[in-house]
Amino acid sequence: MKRRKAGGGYEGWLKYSLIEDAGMREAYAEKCSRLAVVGDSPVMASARRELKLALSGLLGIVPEESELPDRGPLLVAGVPDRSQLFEPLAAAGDLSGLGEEGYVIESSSDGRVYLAGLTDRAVLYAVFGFIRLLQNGEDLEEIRIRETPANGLRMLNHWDNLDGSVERGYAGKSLFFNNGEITDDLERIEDYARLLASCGINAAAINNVNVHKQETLLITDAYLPEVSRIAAIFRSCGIRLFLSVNYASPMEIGGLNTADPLNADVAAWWKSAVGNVYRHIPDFGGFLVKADSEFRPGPFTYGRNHADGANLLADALAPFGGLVVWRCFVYNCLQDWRDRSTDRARAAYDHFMPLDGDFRDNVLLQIKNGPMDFQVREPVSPLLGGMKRTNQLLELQITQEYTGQQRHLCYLVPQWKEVIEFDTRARGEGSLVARVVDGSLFGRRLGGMAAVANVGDAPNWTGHLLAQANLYGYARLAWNPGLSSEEIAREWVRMTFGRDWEAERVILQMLLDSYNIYEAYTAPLGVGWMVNPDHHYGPNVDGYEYAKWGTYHYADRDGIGVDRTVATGTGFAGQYHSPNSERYESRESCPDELLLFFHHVPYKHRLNSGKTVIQHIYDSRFEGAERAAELLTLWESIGERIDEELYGQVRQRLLHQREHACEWRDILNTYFYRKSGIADEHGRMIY
Ligand code: GCV
Repeated sequence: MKRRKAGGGYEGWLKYSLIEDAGMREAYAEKCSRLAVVGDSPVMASARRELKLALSGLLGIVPEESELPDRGPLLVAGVPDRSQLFEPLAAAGDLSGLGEEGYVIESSSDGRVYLAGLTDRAVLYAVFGFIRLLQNGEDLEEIRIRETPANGLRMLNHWDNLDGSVERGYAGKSLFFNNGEITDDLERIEDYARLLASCGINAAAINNVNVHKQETLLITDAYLPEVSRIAAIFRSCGIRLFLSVNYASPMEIGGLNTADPLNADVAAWWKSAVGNVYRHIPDFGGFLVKADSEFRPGPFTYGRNHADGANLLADALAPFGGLVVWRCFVYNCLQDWRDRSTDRARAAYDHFMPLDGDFRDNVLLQIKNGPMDFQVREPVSPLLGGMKRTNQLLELQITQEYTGQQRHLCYLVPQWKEVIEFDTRARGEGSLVARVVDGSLFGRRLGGMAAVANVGDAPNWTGHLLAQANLYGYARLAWNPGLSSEEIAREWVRMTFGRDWEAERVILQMLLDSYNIYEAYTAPLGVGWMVNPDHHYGPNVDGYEYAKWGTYHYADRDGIGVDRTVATGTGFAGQYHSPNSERYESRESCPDELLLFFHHVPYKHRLNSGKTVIQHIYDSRFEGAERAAELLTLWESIGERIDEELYGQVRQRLLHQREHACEWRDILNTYFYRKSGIADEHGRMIY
């Protein structure tokens, strides 16, 4: 099979390099010397192709293909009731609980290994699960793995525009669009789909939620024939394609004079438009919608609410099994900084809580992890666990808009773990966000996670090679939120760099420390937003302080932070269930790292750590910049162990991060020193 020239990080974690340990390689090769892949659907063709690629790369073998039920080692992949080869497996246990995507990997006493599931998609996941075992050097003797994904929907949102640009993209141009057209580089999309399927992604919206004029046409014959080619590639990897839609489509492309969700002509227009989409893409996933948000049109224009808006689309999609993913990122973006009663953090809850239970069954509300906008540190959105009668999707941001734009190393899985392990207390102790979004807490049929992708046409997909770990990590977490940040990082390191213990130790340390390091030299104590306007890169303490976007920290000569208490502030803390609401309400019990999100305090306020706020700001900026420099030193320490080209790529980024962390340190320290007039206890250089 012809493949694009590899190298430079292009293969990602599907880098099937020969396993160096000859003993291990031979033991694996023995098990895999004969192969039977049962079925020839496009998904099974992907499974077969992938197994062969992996076995030839990792083990240097071309397995003999055999479907004969004789004895001896055999790797068998398929849906059990389609071949008698699986009889021993079926006899060994009940597979009915696997659902549509769960799989088993089991070895039998006669040396066979079964990769099985109840659908072709599940078999593909079993195949990738098996390859992961080989890449990670796992023992295949007496293996018995049974995996079902925790979340039904494991989605990516691409913020790609038809002109090829990517909103908040830091890895080159779009994979899907180029110069107003759908790309003809379908080979690259095939490789992307493989990467996604390998870690369990099953849905992807390919265009930006900000749907501009040209993109509005994506749901029409102008583009659907081409979009359907991408959908077919996705389908062969078990991924359903979604499109972001413009709420005003009936007016902009339908010739109507309204987009009012309760208007019969509008409903008829959407039905017909949806019918046409399904003629082109029979397994189309549905619509992703940003409405009444940051100047996008929506139901508010017609005096209607978001349930009216979402249900309109849901009714059109329902006959085809399509979904509406409706975003809750709705807030007043024309604020005045002097107005301290309007609080952007409150907005999503205020808009959507009253509508709980009003949405159709095929609507999922997509809720950003925090109440603001993907800052380095925010509390968890109180809407997660607030709503009980509505399907919910957690929205994360893999693309590093506020977390270093893929020039800084920032492994985000630890941040996401904190979110999904947050106990909302919606149904008493143990009401974790993970259980809200997987649907189990409130008995919802649909749920899951979505995340803004961090890929582009950069040779290594993500710009910063180590940012691939975030894409991989998100997907693995969406499949199994119980995995630890370290387990995910270890898998990714082994699959990407091979099994070199020293390199693994160092890269793991770099990844696992990086989020805390990034937080330490950027905006302190949960206050957020101290970035340059528009592009959001680099320090600017007042960059958003007087803007219309509701993004304030209120630093003055005496103190800093936003009073979001019920007693004296905006009341946001009261949107949480008890005891979280009380915990955030009080300065004493509020966790240090979120203090300035919930409270306005004097610079000399003492944190639970024992330090004053001002001293914390100085200390953590100095320490953060030092630790950023150590990331480079760590990487250099394994220079000889890493492929030269990959080593050089990452080193360049770490060099920049070291410099840029000093800029963050100095700009923040100087600002707060000048504002407060309080000197650093340790007398370090503050400009
Ligand atoms: C796609 C933030 C980003 C915008 C993004 C928006 C959203 O405001 O800066 O680029 O728009 O979030 O999530 O809709």
